[in-house]
Amino acid sequence: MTGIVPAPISADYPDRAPFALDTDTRFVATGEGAAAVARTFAAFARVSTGFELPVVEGSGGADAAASDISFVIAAGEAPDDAPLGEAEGYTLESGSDGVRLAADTPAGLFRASQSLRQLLPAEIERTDAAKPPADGWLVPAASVADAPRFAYRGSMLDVARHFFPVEDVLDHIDRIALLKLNVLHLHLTDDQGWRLQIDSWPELTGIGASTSTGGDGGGFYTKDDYRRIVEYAAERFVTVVPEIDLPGHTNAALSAYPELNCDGVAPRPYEGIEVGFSSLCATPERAEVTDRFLADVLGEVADLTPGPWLHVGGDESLATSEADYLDLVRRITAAGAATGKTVVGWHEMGASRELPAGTVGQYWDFVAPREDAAPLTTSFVEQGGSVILSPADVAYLDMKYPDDPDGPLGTKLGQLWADGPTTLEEAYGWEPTSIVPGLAESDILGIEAPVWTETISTSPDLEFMVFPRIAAIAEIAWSPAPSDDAPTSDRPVVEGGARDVEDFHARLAALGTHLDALGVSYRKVGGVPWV
Ligand code: TNX
Repeated sequence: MTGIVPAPISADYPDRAPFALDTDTRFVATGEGAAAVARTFAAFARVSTGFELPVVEGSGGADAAASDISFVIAAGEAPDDAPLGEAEGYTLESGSDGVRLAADTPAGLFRASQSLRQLLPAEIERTDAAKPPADGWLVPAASVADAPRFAYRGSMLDVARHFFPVEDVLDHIDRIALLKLNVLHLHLTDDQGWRLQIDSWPELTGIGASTSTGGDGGGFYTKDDYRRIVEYAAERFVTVVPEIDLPGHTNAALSAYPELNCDGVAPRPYEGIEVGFSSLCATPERAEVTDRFLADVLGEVADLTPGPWLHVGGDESLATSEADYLDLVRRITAAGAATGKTVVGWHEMGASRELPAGTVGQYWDFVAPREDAAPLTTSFVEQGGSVILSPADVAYLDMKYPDDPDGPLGTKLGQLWADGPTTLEEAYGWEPTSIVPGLAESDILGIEAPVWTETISTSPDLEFMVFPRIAAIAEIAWSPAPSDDAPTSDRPVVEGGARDVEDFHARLAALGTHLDALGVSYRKVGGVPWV
């Protein structure tokens, strides 16, 4: 079974002899940065194959043997007709004379390696020294040309409602990288817990990290933990976007520091699932301490974060008056921008007309915007920024599956508020440019699938909610826009072009074999020919 998720711009599988990865295979790296990408892939492939897979310096692939895999970085290698080809585009050629992965950049070369990963037998994912696949480590003859549609392709993990240990986060990063996602947004703080060590305000974790939703215990990342996550992500060309949710969703911080509260009284820690009851204080008496808190916290988070973005929340501040909200958002976003990062906020922040240059809005209303969600979102573009789309009724992976009661993991997982359950096909069946009127393709920085964890407390539960629906979101973020004249299922050897559910299901079944080998406890939703 052959197929790549997300669908490439073009993929041809000619009826020719396959490539065989074997004990002779070398990874031949050419161009600056190629060897590092080759080493990451070699380290992965050695575990399951047991082969030596040396990484050697090459000169463009001409010197490679038929058993070799060439990793080439050179100008002009990516498809030149794709807008983002230079940043992350690549080509992949495989056959009995070898494999050649080529891109303009290390990021593009890494994306190529994840297509190769999917074209290899699923056993390549195994970490338990499995027997090799019966026919050997074959890669079908293939010719792939590919580049992403959107620059920002994210997965958001809410580690505040329930804490997830570093190892779980690393596993998650590896799996989203397989889908060519390139952003991990960590929702690090909320009413129920504060999950990142801040040296200048130690009780944020001293007190604020001790709880979670449902009394399931706390946890937090030390700075070294966070650095490990950032580093592991960077090896996979995934950027970490930290979120400190302000001015609402702050009960954990307010409970740790009485002086952040208008009345000077720390509230009790919170372990429920309500939203919209906590707020930083906007009064002049608290201005000094609140601004110091903002500068210290956002400064330390920015210092730890090599990526360009800093998410400051801004959602559901229902306990903050409109005037206080505007005042606090001005101060929060100014403190964020003072760190040198580009500020990101949920779409409510578009109420402010004083956003720092380039501020990115994250839209979380439905595919058909309600109330003032659309103008709040276009406000970011009017102020020189761009938008990330996370429509809750299709892209929130904590929404229940429709037939959840029969799920092997019970009936307690997931929520229903975003217009009921979300099917795989709903997660797949939307077009980014048709959500918010007035948003052009170029206004859309990208797409993100959040998973909120009020009801999700373990890694298997998380996997069950996230997979396979995140593959649908990844395809919307990466693959070409559907075009009316693109052929569909009668063109079986060429992927991409139209959004063809049947073709998606078939490729998903192939991906499923990899997820099985990885031990991911994904939901085997109906309609997909899982093997
Ligand atoms: C809304 S949408 C939230 C989160 C909840 C989530 C549950 C948004 C930006 N905030 O606080 O966890 O719904 O689905």
